[in-house]
Amino acid sequence: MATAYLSLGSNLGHREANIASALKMLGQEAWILKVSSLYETEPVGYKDQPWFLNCVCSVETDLSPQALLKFVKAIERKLGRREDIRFGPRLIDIDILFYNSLILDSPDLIIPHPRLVERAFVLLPLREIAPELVHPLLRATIEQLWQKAENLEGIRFYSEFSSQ
Ligand code: PH2
Ligand code: MG
Ligand code: MG
Repeated sequence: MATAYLSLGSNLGHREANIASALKMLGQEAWILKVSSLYETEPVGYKDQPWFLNCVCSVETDLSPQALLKFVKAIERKLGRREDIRFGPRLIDIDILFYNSLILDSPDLIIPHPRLVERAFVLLPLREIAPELVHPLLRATIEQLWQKAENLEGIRFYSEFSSQ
């Protein structure tokens, strides 16, 4: 059994409902351990799009990293996501942040997620549920990475997560 951390984001349609549906579907193949609050966040990368709702969750799963990737991509498709522009608007995006302390660099999957340290929309919710989690490459905790991080504006608390 592995523990994985996932980031979820939505900036199209009913953002909260999209995230809630994604978590519900994740729960069919994985045990959801913790879900952070929802944060409303300024788009990073491609500015001309609506603000996102973001959260992170931890799960326990028997799926391999590749199988977990396939599974989250299938959830994205089922929720109506189509091929879209890189960093552009999306109904739902589910990214794998960590998988135990695995370090993996393959063409379709890089773990830990390579951009998580620069992203307040990942670091702040992650700090909420796992401040002591150690980044296996940087050998620092999420709390330490948060303290060192720069450019962390454009994020505000939205609500606690509720599956209703
Ligand atoms: N996802 C992106 C690109 N930019 N910005 C915010 N605020 N939240 C996201 O989830 C996000 C983004 C690519 O997946
Ligand atoms: Mg993403
Ligand atoms: Mg993605």
